[in-house]
Amino acid sequence: MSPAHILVLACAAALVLAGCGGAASGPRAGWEGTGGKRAAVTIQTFQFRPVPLGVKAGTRVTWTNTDDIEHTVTSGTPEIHDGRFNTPLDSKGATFSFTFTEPGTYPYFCDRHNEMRGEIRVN
Ligand SMILES: [Cu+2]
Repeated sequence: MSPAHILVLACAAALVLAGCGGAASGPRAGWEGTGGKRAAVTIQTFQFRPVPLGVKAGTRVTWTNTDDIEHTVTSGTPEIHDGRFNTPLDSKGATFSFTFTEPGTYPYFCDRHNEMRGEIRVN
């Protein structure tokens, strides 16, 4: 193989690597492009975690049930349902997302196990 051939191969390899880098940055740019700040709450062994969860206004919070039984993500307290959301997560892996656009303190609970309480603090 001549030195010229090796140079051509090296250039081709560089192009492939550059192409891969470009493709990898694409989805990341799209993720940021949605404008979404995101945060997560895990439901595990009859507890919401973390509690409280502090986020900035405009954050999309996703709850994920990791228990094998049904829980709900219900806005407010067992005494006062505020009607913002009330979603059953019927099995392991079920998720629910809600975007908090206004600063404030948002309590929530599980309507099947009222001792399960959580809170989102939006600032
Ligand atoms: Cu529950």
